[in-house]
Amino acid sequence: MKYTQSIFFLFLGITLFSGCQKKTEKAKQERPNIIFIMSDDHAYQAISAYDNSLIETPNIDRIADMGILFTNASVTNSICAPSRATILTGKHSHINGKIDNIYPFDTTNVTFPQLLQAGGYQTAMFGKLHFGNNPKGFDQFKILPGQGNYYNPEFITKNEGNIKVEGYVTDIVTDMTLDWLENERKKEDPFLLMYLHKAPHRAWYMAERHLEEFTNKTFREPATLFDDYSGRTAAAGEAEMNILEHMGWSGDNKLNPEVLKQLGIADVGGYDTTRFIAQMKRFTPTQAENFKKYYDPISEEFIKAFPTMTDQDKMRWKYQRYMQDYLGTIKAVDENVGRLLDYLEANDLMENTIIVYTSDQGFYLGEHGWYDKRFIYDESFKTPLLVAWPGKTKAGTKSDAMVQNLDFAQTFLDIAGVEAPADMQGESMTPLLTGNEDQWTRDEVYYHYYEYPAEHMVNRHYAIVTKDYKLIHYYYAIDEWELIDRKKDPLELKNVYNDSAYAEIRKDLHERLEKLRVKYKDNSELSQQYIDRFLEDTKK
Ligand code: SGN
Ligand code: CA
Repeated sequence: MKYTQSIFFLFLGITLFSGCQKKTEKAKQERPNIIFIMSDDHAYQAISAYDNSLIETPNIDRIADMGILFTNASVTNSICAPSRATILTGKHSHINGKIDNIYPFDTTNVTFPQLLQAGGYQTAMFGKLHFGNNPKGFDQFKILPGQGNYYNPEFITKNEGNIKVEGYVTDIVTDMTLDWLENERKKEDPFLLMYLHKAPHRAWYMAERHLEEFTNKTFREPATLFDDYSGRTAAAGEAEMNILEHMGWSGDNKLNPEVLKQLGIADVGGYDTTRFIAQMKRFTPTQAENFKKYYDPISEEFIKAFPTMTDQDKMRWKYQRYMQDYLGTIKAVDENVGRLLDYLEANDLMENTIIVYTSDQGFYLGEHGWYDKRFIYDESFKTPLLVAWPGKTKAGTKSDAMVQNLDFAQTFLDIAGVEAPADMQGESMTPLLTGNEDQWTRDEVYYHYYEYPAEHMVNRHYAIVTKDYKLIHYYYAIDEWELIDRKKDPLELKNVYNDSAYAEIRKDLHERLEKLRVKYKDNSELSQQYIDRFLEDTKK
């Protein structure tokens, strides 16, 4: 072969080879990046894409503007760590073993991030996990220990040991996330990024920059703020999450403990003032000064108002204080989601990225007089879900499909072209994201809450939920059934289980519920084993 010829073939070879290289890189890149944003206890009532009567969240709303707002998304068990375990495993609590917040997550479970990592995704997690152990399947993580702290939080990190960072948690978790995108992200691989806020979890400490605005706001009251819990089973009345009775004057509503002493107000639950004092100790002197500047005048006004306050006045006062703080924390979440979206836009990352915004469950913002979650009544059972996948999702659309947190694992694996294990229990939401709604057939979901007896005393219950009804069984400490007509009774105030007009519906729902329990294997010894373990734990 002549010299020029061999040069030609060598050149051709190199060209073909680099062409192939480019192709594989492109194929790799074509698999979308996945950004999973989740806040802790973020009620859909506090996202303006759903309802703008409490707060404007223009940045979170941007996700719905680019994609889909799900109006019927729900969780399988409305409490933190169990919801997170369901998200990661694609399995109900009784199968993955994380039925409550107490026992650590069983890390022998296979999670979708592990599968994505094995399938070539770069993976990272920042923020709150709440598992009692570290996440598997992540190339990078910086997580809060347990519930984490709002101010000057500690982090457990993959590569730097335990660290403490001065500042406000929502800003810090975002800084870490942006830093990873900028400096650690491998441009040639698709990535999974889990960006998990602590806010707006109790005890609702907002960023200093929002104190002035939010401590001066007044909010509308929900229709059922003064619910007396009649008309339903004993469970609603037995719960300990009523704003007037169970919310802490100091630990939650930020009255100075001295004020409680002065007015002879009893410490709610025996740890109300302790929680407040512990939080104050976390502040730097400047942060403490700033808090005093805005909260001391509230205490002073309260001293003057208290002698003539009726129970109704107290409920109203506590509700307003609750909303000021809770919504104040959301303001920072929204701003920081905006920072992330801006970064994606500025770095050409919008094109091939699916962005999900959700919460680990919903939350009561005074509905039924409550805060917290756990119950199957809508505000905690349903959870916000906004999904943008530019180019795939139709901008500004809504879906009322009955999707659940159970479905994330299979959705992400499907999108990434990684096979989902056969024992996952959800369904890929891809048809809903790509305009093929007719391929989505689910019209009922299953729910099971376990953590009782425990904080807030919400009885154990399992249920079937359709778009029209909820059939709920409260068991263990009580044995009562509840049937809610969702269309006629959207505020969920009336149990019609024993109303003869519903006899047929009740029978049908009972049959469907039994089938669901068999389908999801919630009639097995496996689930009993976790319940027994929980009972053992609560005795300790
Ligand atoms: C803490 C809160 C509870 C809350 C649980 C679970 N109490 O214990 O109000 O229900 O977390 O929340 S506090 O006094 O410590 O604030 S979860 O989101 O982790 O499930
Ligand atoms: Ca939570």
